[in-house]
Amino acid sequence: MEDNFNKIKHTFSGILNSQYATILIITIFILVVAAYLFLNTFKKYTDRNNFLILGLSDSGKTTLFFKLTKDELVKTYTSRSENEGKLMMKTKKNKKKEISIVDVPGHERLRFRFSEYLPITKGLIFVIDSTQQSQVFVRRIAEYLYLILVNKYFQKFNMDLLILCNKTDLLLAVSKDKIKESLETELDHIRLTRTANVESQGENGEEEEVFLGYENEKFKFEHLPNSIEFEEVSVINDGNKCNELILDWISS
Ligand SMILES: Nc1nc2c(ncn2[C@@H]2O[C@H](COP(=O)(O)OP(=O)(O)OP(=O)(O)O)[C@@H](O)[C@H]2O)c(=O)[nH]1
Ligand SMILES: [Mg+2]
Repeated sequence: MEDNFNKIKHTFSGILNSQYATILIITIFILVVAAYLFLNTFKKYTDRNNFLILGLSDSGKTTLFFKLTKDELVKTYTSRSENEGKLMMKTKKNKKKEISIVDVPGHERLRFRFSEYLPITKGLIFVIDSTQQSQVFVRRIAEYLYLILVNKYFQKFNMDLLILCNKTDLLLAVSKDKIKESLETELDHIRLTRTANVESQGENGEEEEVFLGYENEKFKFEHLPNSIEFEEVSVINDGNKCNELILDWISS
């Protein structure tokens, strides 16, 4: 009789134990899945693997985008929407890494969409047509650049900026040093005007722009904490070299 009772007790506690074990396994499983989902979402926002191609219309962004992502020289037309693509590359540690590239149209009404990508962006490639260097053009380029340089994500994430002076195959192309110098002069003017505007608005609670560079000194790209490089390229004449240069810059 006692034997039977012990058998029943043993079986019953076995069932209870296995029930506990099942509950424990399910709980652990749910916790692991939740942690995985959380880490994946978190990673999405912290692992910034996106690079933007920006610049005025007709500078050669879409030509560069297809050379970089498909290794093709294509005939392009004024872009009306972004081109998005992927690029597989090797890191310094010889690991494969997929990055995404977005070519943002240069049209005045569309270019502002670049800021939507900034929270997930690692670096910016700004393309300039080296042959379009009249005062009007330099002003337009500098105004676009100014928007980028004062952007809070550009500053907060200390984004790298690669400025590509494109179309060097053409006779009228101006050197990168000259382009850099005239952009610094123009950015200096814009900086003063914008600061004066902010001051004249008074204390009406509007968010103030951070002063770019050093006060009482002419604006220089070197005064900014971000790494900003100027390079001369011709996507059409020497696209391979241009690709190499960009891949080196991305992996550095
Ligand atoms: N000579 C020369 N022409 C180039 C070079 N790169 C691009 N182009 C030409 O420049 C023109 C404009 O190129 P796109 O790539 O369409 O310019 P984009 O910057 O995408 O212009 P939007 O889409 O309007 O913002 C095209 O006719 C290209 O063939 C280059 O290295 N040399
Ligand atoms: Mg385009």
